[in-house]
Amino acid sequence: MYVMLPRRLLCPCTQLTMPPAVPYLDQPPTPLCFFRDWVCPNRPCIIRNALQHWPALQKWSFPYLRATVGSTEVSVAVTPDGYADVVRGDRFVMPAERHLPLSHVLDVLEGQAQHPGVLYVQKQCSNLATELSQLLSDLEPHVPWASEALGKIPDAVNFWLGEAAAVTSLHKDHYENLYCVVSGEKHFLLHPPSDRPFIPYEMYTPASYQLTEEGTFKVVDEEAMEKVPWIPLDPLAPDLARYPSYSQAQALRCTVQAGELLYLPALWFHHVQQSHGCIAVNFWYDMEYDLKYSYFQLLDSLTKAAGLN
Ligand SMILES: O=C(O)CCC(=O)C(=O)O
Repeated sequence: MYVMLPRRLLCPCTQLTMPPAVPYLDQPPTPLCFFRDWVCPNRPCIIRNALQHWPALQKWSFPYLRATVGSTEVSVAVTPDGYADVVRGDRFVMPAERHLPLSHVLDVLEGQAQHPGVLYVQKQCSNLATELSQLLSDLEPHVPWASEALGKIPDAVNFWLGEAAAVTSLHKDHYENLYCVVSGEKHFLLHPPSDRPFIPYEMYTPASYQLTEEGTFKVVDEEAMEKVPWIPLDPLAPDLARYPSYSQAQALRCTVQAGELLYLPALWFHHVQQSHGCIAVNFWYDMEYDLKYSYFQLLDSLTKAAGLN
């Protein structure tokens, strides 16, 4: 069944939340302004001059990382094609996980060593504190004006370092995300939550890549896990014949440069690419399960009920 109603209904919502481009702030907002102008209306923005007091901004280079944490083993997501957590055929495929000394990852990034597949340090479990705690003194443990506005401290602080080929597929999170680029740049493709009716979800059998001794990849089912809903669509090359509704969605693209912080509001869909060797840290604050969440749940239910998925 194909229903035209949502676009008409959603147009005012989209116009409310969707700026023509992600706006820039030249300095961090006060907690009040951050809450009033960005968190409440669920609007993204890029904030400049919010990180310049972090020693990391001056210090974090490959030689520095080698000297301080080179011998530290970190969890690395390894995939054949750079895509972790992605739909391949009828499977939702998670990356292989390797534990490698960070210096080895840096060697691969610099072309001085080889490793099968594409490497991405991206374990989203506060890997900065759990795996790279020697780096903690190079930045603040949270973003003070955001913590004050949100009334909480982050649930997770994640460290990201990877190859240009490493891509994060389109998804959303229930976190208010303060995404800080320390070196290099990140390219975000965003959709507001109001685009949900135009973004397809299907149920997939979960699986993981396994790296064989010969350095090839095989896909192995995760028998114990239930099917997972995931987005099969690649926003960079959308299959509009299969997912025609996506043509009604409005992507917003932005690049976050070193020293800039993206406020990515909860429930915004995002697809992420990066420059080679980009280093970033992000702070995940659990969202408030308030009206915005209820609105999204309603939209999600209506989308499913209308057969749009
Ligand atoms: O940087 C990336 O590759 C992905 C970031 C992301 O998905 C997130 O912060 O939720």
